[in-house]
Amino acid sequence: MMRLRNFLGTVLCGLLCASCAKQGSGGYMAELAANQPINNTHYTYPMGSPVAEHGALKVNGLQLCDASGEPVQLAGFSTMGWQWCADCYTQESLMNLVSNWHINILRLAMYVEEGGYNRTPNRSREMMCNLVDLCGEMGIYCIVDWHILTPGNPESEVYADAAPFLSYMARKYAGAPHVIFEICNEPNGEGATWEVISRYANKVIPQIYAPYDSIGAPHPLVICGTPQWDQLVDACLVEGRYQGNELDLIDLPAKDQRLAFDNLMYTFHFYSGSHNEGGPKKGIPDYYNLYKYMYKVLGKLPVFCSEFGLTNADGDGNIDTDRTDKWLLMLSGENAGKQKVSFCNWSYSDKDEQSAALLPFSCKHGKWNNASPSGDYIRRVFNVVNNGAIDSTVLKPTNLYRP
Ligand code: IDC
Repeated sequence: MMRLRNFLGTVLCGLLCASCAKQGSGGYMAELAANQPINNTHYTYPMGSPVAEHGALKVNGLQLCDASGEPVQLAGFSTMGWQWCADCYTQESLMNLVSNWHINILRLAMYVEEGGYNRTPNRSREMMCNLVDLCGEMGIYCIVDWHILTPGNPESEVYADAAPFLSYMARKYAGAPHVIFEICNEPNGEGATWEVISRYANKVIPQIYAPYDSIGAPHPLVICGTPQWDQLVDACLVEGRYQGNELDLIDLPAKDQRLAFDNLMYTFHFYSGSHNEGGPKKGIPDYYNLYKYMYKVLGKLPVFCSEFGLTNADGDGNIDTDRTDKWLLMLSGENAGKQKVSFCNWSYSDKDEQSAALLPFSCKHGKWNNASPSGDYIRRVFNVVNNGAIDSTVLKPTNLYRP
């Protein structure tokens, strides 16, 4: 606690925009497309901060490890779309999250459609850079999330800026170990098969890696979306697993279409109210039992859970802490691969929906600890997972999933 406070004390204020050059709209595409290094961002991570302690992340087999090869499990929040809740992401707010809620990672969800990047490319990119810089100054990890949602195909024309944008971020931040890339949030719909997603990944990931190669820095961690809103996580290992085939959780013939990158994880998302033990259907007693499915998948592929909620999949409805316990215990090593899976909770915002961690209007009034029931639960989880606290009200062993 004291150490965290001390390192935050060393964080300098007012630097937020120092390294994010503001562009006129005319120069935007030119700069985005320019194939030259723009790596002008250097950090001294505060002593004792998560990034100072762990450094560059590296996938080793099924497990995410730190620079010294030790397994690491990160736990933090995802932001909401900035177009709706910009006032939640101030320096003061985020410093409070780090020092009082004990997060060590923040996912920066930049919607592309839904009134996000495509409507305000300049402003969105500036906000992304500001937040990446702020996370660097605080010494926590962050995920640059190219948040596609509707349409669900990452190759759709409306996402044409994916490669230039991700390449821009890579050129700017190459060598900064706190930056993680999520190349597409939640592919969905019948067109977003693994064939399409992997073709997209094979196009953009080399462009992310290139600036790192040119300065001899280790490749950044990249996480890749999977079909059906990041739920058919093993689609690269199974023939015919795609959205709409109604065979999601049935054994299918094996194949191997894993991506051939050296620092890559597959994304899994869940919402406890919707994704759980399933129920009887089509003669199968536990049809769509996602616990059963993921328990096995975690023995086969390295997975990152960059988004989950305590509510239904629409981000609203009652919270379910017991089912969330079950998921988080599984992610904390109780799975076929014994992997410790990093996770980000949806969402750090005060939007008027049950998955938001703060109550409505908290941000406007700077009430950064005005937790909703979901926020209250997840704050206790962070305190246990990241801060070593003992709290028997969360992650209850009685909720453990047993295959
Ligand atoms: C939801 C937000 C909601 C917003 C909507 C826009 O919670 O306020 O109106 O997006 O379409 C996801 C998505 C994430 C969703 C979230 C909840 O990644 O963008 O946010 N969710 O529905 N996948 C599963 C759930």
